Amino acid sequence: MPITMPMLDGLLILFTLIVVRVQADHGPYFRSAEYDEGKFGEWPTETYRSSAIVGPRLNYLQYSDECKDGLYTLMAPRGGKVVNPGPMILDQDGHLVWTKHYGPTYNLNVYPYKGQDYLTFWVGTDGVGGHGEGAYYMLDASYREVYKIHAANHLPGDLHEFHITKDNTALITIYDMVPANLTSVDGLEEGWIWDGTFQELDIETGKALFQWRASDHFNFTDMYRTPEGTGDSTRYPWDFFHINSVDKDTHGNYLISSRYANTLAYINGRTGAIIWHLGGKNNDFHDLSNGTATSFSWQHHARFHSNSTITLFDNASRGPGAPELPSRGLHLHLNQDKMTAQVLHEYHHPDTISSQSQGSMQLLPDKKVLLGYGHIPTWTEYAHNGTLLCHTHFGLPTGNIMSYRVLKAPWIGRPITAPDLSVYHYTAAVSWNGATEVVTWSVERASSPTPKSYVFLTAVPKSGFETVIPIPPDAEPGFLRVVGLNATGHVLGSTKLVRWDPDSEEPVVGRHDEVVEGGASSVRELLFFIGGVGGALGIAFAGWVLYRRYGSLLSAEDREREGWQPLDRFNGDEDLSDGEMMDGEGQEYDEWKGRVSNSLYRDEDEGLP
Ligand SMILES: *[C@@H]1O[C@H](CO)[C@@H](O)[C@H](O)[C@H]1NC(C)=O
Ligand SMILES: *[C@@H]1O[C@H](CO)[C@@H](O)[C@H](O)[C@H]1NC(C)=O
Ligand SMILES: *[C@@H]1O[C@H](CO)[C@@H](O)[C@H](O)[C@H]1NC(C)=O
Ligand SMILES: *[C@@H]1O[C@H](CO)[C@@H](O)[C@H](O)[C@H]1NC(C)=O
Ligand SMILES: *[C@@H]1O[C@H](CO)[C@@H](O)[C@H](O)[C@H]1NC(C)=O
Ligand SMILES: *[C@@H]1O[C@H](CO)[C@@H](O)[C@H](O)[C@H]1NC(C)=O
Ligand SMILES: CC(=O)N[C@H]1CO[C@H](CO)[C@@H](O)[C@@H]1O
Repeated sequence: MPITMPMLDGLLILFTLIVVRVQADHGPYFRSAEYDEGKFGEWPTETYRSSAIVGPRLNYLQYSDECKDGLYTLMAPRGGKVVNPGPMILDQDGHLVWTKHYGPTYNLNVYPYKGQDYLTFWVGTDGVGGHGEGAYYMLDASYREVYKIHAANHLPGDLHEFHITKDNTALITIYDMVPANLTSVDGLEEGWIWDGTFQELDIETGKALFQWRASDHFNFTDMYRTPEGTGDSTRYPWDFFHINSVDKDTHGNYLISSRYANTLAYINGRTGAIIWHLGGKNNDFHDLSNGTATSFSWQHHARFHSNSTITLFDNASRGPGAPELPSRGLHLHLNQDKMTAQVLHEYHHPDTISSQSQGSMQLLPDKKVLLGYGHIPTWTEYAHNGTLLCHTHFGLPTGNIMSYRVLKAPWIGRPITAPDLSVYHYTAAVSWNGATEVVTWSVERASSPTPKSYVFLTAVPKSGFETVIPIPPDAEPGFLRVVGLNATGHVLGSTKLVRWDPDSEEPVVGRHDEVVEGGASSVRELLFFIGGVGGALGIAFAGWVLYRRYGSLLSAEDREREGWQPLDRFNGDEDLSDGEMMDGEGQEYDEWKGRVSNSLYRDEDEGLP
């Protein structure tokens, strides 16, 4: 049998995979005191050579291989110090997999819907006063926005819940401003409240299948919070109930959480009547655990589970001045015949972590438990028996950095965008935002910008978000591209072909061309067409000029969503070469990024929506 080119390539790839030491981005710190002292800033970040994306940098305070379960971590860091907030997927080693600058994002999760997995999240303005007004996104495996859902009945869609049910419907929360008689709580007879509301929506039509309002079923005196100076006007309505989670069971009934009633309520899915309260002033359960099953407060994220059990994140804290007890994850058993509640498991950190708002508790498939601490940029993972396994920081609490929930899920990402490439001297850096199946990066050379064939140069295993690849020193100048292969050697995608001169002092950057709809694309296509493949820097500059000229062609939303958004500034005030690193190569890395940023990155602030 003759030896064919693919076979030769295969052998070469195998050979280089064995020989080459692969470098990636830095990855997490490990028990770094400097990190927690703020030496790397309140929002320690990772920047890359091939991409303008800014990734998070974690600090593993405690780590166990038991947390490596192949699942991805889903979070959405936001707050004053977060550069370009948005949904974020990390791999089990703490490296970035995907992010996009959507603005303040909540409730990132993966749900099956009609047989396909979707990345789901809420985006909008969260400055309304403890809640939000925005839309709910469902992205498919290629990160296309397949559904963008709004609350029905012209109400504002809130950030606290976005839950796809097994009935293929969506559960969402709403804070609706309505007039209310507040005399029972020493308020105005003609007062105003944010009514705790939820809807079940038909995802295809956006129609409400069910709607429920707290003010129809709760008394204002049931709350553990008085109006505290609010409620007198439409400017400051009283957020009396603070609904923050909704789940639905197989009977078609709902479980909701009210932060200010310190209660979970089980709601009849046809009439809306309350079947029972767990916790709070109208608690209907006998507590078999000496009070600990029903004494939760300011809790979040209540979920049904099998065998008549539920989980919730018990904040047990409402910030300074109120009780600040250790936040805990609670797994409860409810007997609805005998109306008893019992603690099955409690999960908390041995040193007190007390989170005054937000948070999540997830039962993982292997019975481990994941807690997100909401207000505090931390997550912890526990063995089923309560032993703490992993403890991770993703910023400093002083930096106002938080993620509403932190969850884990399996995910397969197949972006329609191309991988990004940067080449400098004899090193290439390649990344592919959102791709989960690349196992090998293969570097290929061509002698013209419109080649008939490519010559294999080297290949390395993918590592981290950005893989750094040494180019063989005997490679001749010419044109380079990097091809991503999956575990069985199939080509998943290729970077642009870039002109490569190893003696050049300027890095060559081949950034992907995001797929856009509408008027913007023609300008862009023309631009890249006339630019040719060689002068990526020139193209980027021309793009910038064109953007300044033609930016008005795009709607504000387009500008925010697609590729014309300004390249993120290199965050130069963080010294990434300091501190204890698990990977990476320090000085030269930063120099290179500095060069890329100087030549490419636009220095323009983009305000948050
Ligand atoms: C408001 O509530 C108070 C007592 O709860 C009642 O006396 C009063 O009539 C109510 N006002 C209106 C306009 O319903
Ligand atoms: C609300 O208060 C009224 C009058 O005090 C009482 O009759 C009613 O049962 C209460 N409702 C709930 C849900 O506690
Ligand atoms: C029950 O809780 C009380 C205080 O809440 C405590 O004094 C008592 O020791 C507890 N009993 C048991 C059996 O844990
Ligand atoms: C439910 O309870 C049964 C009997 O106690 C047990 O065998 C089963 O493993 C439980 N299921 C789950 C998911 O915990
Ligand atoms: C709890 O689980 C951990 C991790 O799986 C294990 O190492 C430990 O021995 C267990 N502890 C008890 C008391 O069972
Ligand atoms: C690699 O991609 C090919 C083509 O899409 C597919 O048939 C194959 O199953 C993939 N291999 C793995 C390991 O996913
Ligand atoms: C266990 C716990 O945190 N209990 C507290 C719940 O919140 C209420 C209201 O702030 C407190 O009174 C409880 O002590």
